[in-house]
Amino acid sequence: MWLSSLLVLVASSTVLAIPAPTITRRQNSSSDLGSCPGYAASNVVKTDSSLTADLTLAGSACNVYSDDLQDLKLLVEYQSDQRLHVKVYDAGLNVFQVQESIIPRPKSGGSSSSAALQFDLVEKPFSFTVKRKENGEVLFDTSAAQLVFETQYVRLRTKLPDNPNLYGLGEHSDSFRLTTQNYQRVLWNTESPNLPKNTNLYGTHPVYFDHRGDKGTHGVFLLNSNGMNVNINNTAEDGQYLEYNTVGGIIDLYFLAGKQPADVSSQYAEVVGHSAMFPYWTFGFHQCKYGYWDVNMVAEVVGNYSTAGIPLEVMWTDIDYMDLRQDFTEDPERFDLHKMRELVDTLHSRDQRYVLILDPGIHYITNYTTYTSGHEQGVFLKAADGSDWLGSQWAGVVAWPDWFAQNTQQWWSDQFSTFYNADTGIDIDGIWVDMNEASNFCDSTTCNPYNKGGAPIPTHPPRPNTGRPIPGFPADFQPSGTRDVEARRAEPLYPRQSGTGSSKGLPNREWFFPKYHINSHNGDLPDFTIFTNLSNADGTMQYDTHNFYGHMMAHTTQATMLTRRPELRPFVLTRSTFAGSGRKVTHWFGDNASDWEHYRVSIRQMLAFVSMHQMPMVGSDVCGFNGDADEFMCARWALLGAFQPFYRNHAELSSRQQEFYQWPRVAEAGKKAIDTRYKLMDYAYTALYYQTTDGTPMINPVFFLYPNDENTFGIQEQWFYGDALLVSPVTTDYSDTVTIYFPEDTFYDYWTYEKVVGQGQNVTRSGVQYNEIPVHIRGGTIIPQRANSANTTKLLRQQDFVILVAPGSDGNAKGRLYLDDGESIEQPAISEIAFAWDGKTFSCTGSFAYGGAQGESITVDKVIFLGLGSSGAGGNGTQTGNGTQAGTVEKQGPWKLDGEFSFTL
Ligand code: MIG
Repeated sequence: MWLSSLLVLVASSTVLAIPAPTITRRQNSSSDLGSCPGYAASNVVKTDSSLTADLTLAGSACNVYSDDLQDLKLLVEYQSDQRLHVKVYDAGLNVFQVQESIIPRPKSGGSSSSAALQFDLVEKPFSFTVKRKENGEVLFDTSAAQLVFETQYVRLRTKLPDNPNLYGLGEHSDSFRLTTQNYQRVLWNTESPNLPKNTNLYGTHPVYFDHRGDKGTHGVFLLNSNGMNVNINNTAEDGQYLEYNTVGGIIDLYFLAGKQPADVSSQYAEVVGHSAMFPYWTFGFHQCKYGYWDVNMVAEVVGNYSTAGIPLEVMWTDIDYMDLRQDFTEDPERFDLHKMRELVDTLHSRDQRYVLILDPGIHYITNYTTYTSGHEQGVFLKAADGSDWLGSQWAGVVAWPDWFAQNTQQWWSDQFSTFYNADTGIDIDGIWVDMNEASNFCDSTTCNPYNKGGAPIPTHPPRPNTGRPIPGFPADFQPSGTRDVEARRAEPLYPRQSGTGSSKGLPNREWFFPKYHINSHNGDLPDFTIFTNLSNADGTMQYDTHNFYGHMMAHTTQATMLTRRPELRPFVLTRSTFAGSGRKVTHWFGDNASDWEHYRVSIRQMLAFVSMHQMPMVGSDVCGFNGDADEFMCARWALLGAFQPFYRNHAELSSRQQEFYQWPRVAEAGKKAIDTRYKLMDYAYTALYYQTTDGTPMINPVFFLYPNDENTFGIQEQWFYGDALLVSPVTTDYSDTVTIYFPEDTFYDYWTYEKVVGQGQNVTRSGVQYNEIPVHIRGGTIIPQRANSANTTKLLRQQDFVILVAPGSDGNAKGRLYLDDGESIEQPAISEIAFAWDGKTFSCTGSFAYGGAQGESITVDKVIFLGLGSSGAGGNGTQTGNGTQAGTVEKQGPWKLDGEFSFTL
């Protein structure tokens, strides 16, 4: 009953279930750029570790999109043997440079003589090349076009070989290997329902990987936060190129030498920071939905999972819990504090966890202490007249935290310590920050936030029926404005600007509509976001810092979570990200749709974020966010998500409920998925740990492990979970068939242990049931598993281990296992264990300080060797070979993981 009336109500809504926009790309005429004179280098000074030069405009200014800068400087640093830094910036040091607090710059300490890369300069017209010394391969060559460096437009183009294998430049929903003709990546963070293609999404990661097979892989990171279009094209006239076009900032390039793909990942982590380590429990299964209308319903979902026998580790609640959609409040009728505390206590007593959402927009009303205290402490972005600048978000008219303001961190922490207080409030275990691109319902510079009405309020029937409607959008719609809209559009306050020479950004720019157009699917720079003419407390401008507003909200929130539970690793999930966000927080891919294309998109987004953007703990809304999930697709997606790092089922307000227990078929698939994921949890946790320490990706694109096999370069529907498990899901509707590419190598079916000799060819598997997903173990690896799954990750840690040995073509195998208590920041005792098999002897070596908390197991029950049974290497092992587990030999333990052991077969 209620559901159908809800559907009728939301069907007329323009806010909900917005279709993906059609992208029309406005052409920036580049014909005039032909007259740009470029620059000439002089005063070139070389040392063993660096090169500096002055760059002077080499003719009369072309002033195509704004004014050409006369004097630039060039700085080249051999920062390490594998990393070269090339920086072109204004001699006056006024042009905006990303603050050190956003990306602390890496130290420089290399020398040109030992470096893998070589920088060569052409003085006039200025251009440069970067070469891989070992094989003379030219990686970057800016002679492709004149450098243009204007006050609001910077262009740098590099030549590339034809048909390059390029990846990265997220966030996008396009192919994993980027299109190389007439292709554009737009980097301008924005609200992006249904993840439109060929345009900008929620995050900005200006790094690409260029893979050249056996000639090596390298990476190029442009440390620039301004809006940009990166054009990749191949024309008869210009050949193949990649071209940066930004509306500001400097050219700050980091070249990462590789030479293996995963080396580039590690080298990028050295620049933007290694990922945070996340708690063990975050690998558990998470359930969320927008539209759980009261605390009883949330409790019911938790209960239904138990009844269905499907392990639920983390329950989430969306903005439904808030009173009138205001941060740090709970709806007194539907999410009564008493009951909320009871819910959280119950979850915690059952070793389950709870996560809530927050939005950046702070309701602008006078009887709301989050606003009034923030106002008193000066934490909000300001309009020209010094008043709090206003926009529109869920609560209605809102003010926006200025994350650079001096008191913002403390004010934010104060809100948390009251509302999320363990003794008197809602004792959350993690936090989810949404809408932080920032997403403003105000669509343009003529919008008056007080007039942002019109969309129907989704009033799904309350339960119990109190008659008080659930607030929708916006909660406090008022028909007429009370503030001068014109004033809000005026020039920003300059008193905050602290003079020249501090790289805080040139004054007096066109803040809203720079002549060079960034192709955002949401219109011009200030549309649907915080206006780009506002200044931040440190004197910089939103024009320059927009792309890391969400990053700052997330990092501020992470620091706040640390003040709540100083000993425990925080878990903060953010929608908007910037290069380096992964140091502290993680990300889900936002508002996908419940369809097969977004099922596939989830794979390529994961590949890019984990292996290239150094954000490992990522995932998509399992079974899809917008629209109704189909039972068959949801069953497949339950299995797909289990082999991705972050595993959360989430859906939109008007979508049908899609918890795994809703359909028997999905329940069955979900159980199997979770069961398998949990057995493999220590294996995945170990992979995450190594990514946090050395940048080695915990998810591997197939070409990362087979960099010389051209067939793997474009693969985006298979991946390695860790470095051992090749996952090959069914990827199309109502199909039970999957085409699996097997590189020339030895594999073993994960489910049957059957040996598969890869031929560098596709193999078609049909009859893949809805509770099945093809997974193969790569020969040469050793996988530690738990013998049994469990209802919670806490109970899981009490299960013994079983070690799977998958010998490679050479008969050897190795693997590793990292153990710690799963959640402490300071680990008093950890174990880093190496397993090895050389065809005769199995050995377990390493450090073994982690003894296991009470009840936890560090016992290995048995070691299972794959592919040995038929070769007769039985030794002391017991041959099983019972048909389903073909050719295995088992060696029974137990052994304790508190010291070395070895045995011979
Ligand atoms: O739709 O808070 O991406 O996960 O459920 C706009 C409600 C607001 C967007 C998030 C989505 C979340 C929803 N939010």
